[in-house]
Amino acid sequence: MTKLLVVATGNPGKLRELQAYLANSGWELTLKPEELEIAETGETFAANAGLKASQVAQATGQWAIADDSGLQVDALNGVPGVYSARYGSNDSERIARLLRELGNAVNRQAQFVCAVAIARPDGTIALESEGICRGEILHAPRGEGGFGYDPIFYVPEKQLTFAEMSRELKGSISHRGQALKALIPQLAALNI
Ligand code: ITT
Repeated sequence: MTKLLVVATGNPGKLRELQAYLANSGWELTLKPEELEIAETGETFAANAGLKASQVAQATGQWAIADDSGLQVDALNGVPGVYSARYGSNDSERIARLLRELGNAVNRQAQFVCAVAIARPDGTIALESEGICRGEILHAPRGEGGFGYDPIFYVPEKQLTFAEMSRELKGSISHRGQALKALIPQLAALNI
């Protein structure tokens, strides 16, 4: 029997990455109905991932997976954090605002955080996981790949921004990669 998993995201960049991780998971992925909007009222990434997974599961009557993620900049006390998507109206405005607010700050340390939640069809949370990837904010964007804040997020160990990395390399070190690495074996072990 095919096991259906609804991906509770409206973000095409996230969707591409989630699809790549879950390709051989034994679950068939479908996308949440576009008109289904979930209010992200939580104060943490984990709370918002849980809200999205739970509400999409209940609305569709299927298992659902959600990702809530964002960028926390040390010198801005963790801003934009859970407001990363609401920090501007598109990726280039969000990047421009972040670079403006950070100005010439010497401390450019930052981290991406990703919380993933999987809900059962009744909306209860079956699995949760979180991943973190540390890096630095550049003064100007670099690279064409990825999505969101990727062009300004530099990983010193690789000497590349997320936007300069192949999907495989980003996936092997990213916040989303870490969260899913922990979650996928548990998903496989679910007895359904
Ligand atoms: P859904 O809630 O529909 O999944 P969203 O874009 O609103 O989509 P979030 O509320 O989780 O998702 O916001 C995440 C924000 O952080 C958004 O602005 C992303 O561009 C950014 N972000 C998350 N992961 C990222 C990554 O791997 N690279 C670059 N930016 C990322």
